[in-house]
Amino acid sequence: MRGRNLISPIPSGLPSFLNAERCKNLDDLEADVAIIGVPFGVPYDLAGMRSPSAPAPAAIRAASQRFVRHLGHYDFDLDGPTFAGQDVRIADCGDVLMQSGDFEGNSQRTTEVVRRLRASGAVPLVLGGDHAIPIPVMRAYDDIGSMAVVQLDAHIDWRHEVNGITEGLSSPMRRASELEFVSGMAQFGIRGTGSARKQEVDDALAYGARLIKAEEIHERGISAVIDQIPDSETYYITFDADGLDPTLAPGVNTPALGGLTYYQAARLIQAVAERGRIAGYDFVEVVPDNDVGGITCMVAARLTLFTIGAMAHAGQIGHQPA
Ligand SMILES: [Mn+2]
Repeated sequence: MRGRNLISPIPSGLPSFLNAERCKNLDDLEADVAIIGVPFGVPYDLAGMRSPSAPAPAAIRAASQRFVRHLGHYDFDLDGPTFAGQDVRIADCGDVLMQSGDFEGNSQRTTEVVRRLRASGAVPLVLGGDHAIPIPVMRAYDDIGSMAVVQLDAHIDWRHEVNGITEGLSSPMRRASELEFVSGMAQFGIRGTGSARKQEVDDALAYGARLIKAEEIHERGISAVIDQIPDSETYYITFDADGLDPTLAPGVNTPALGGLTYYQAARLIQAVAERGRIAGYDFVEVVPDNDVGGITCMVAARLTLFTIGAMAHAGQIGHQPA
C-alpha cells in the first residue's frame, strides 16, 4: 500500500508537534524521529467505542507549541541546548488512518505504519490513543533481534482479557511478554488498584518483570531504582500518563494517587537513553476531556520533547549543523 494511504496528515490550520515538518506520504519520510498519532484504542464496552483518548494527539500537538520558541535555548533539565547543539530532524506524520468500528484494521495499519517509519530510519514516537496502542506498535519490531520494555504506569497491565478482549488497554504488558524479541521489562510507578488481581501480579513476577512501586521511587529516589532497568542494547518505552501523579496529569481515565513527579519520569527516560538505544516510545492514555487547564497535555508534550533531547544528548540522533 502507498505510504500516503496509511495516514491522515495533520489538517492544514492545525499545528504539528513542535511545528515540525509535516510528512504527508510515508514513502518520502526523511527524519531522525517521527511523531505519529494513533488516536484510538480497543473498546471494552459500548461507552468505549469513542475512545476518550481519541482527541489526545491533536491536544498534545497544540500544547507543544509553547516550547517551540525556546528550542535552541539552554535547557537546564538536560544541561545544554535541548538537542545538544545538533540538528535533529523531526517529522510529524499525522495520525494512522482510522476507520470507525474497524478495530482490527486500525491495529494492522498501526503496525504497518510503524514498520515504515522504522524502515525509513526514523525512531517512532507514538501519541495515543489508549494503552491498547503499544500492542500493534510493538509488533512492528519483530526484526529487531532483542529489546527491553520500560513502562511508566500506575498499573501493571497484565490482564489476559477483559470482557473477552485480549488486546485492550489492560493487556499491553502481557502481550509484550509474549513477543519473542522482548528480552525483559521493568514497570515503574506501580501503585493503588487497577485491573490486576493477584494472579496477574504472580504471572508478571513469574515472567521476570521487575515491578517498581511508586512509593519505592519516592522513598529511595530515582537513582536508586534505575538499576532495575534490564540490560539491553535497545529499549522501547511505553508511558501511560497515569504513571504520573494526578496533580501533574489529571487528564487520564484512572487517576491513581502517589504517582511520579516530572523529574522522576524525566530522569528515568534519561537513564534509559544512557543505557541503550531508544528504538520506540509511546505516550498514551491522555484524556483531554478530563484535563485541568491543559496541564496533562503540556506535561505529555514536554516529556516527549525531553525524550528527543535525551536521545540527542546520548548521541543517538542528530547531525552536526552545517
Ligand atoms: Mn496502562
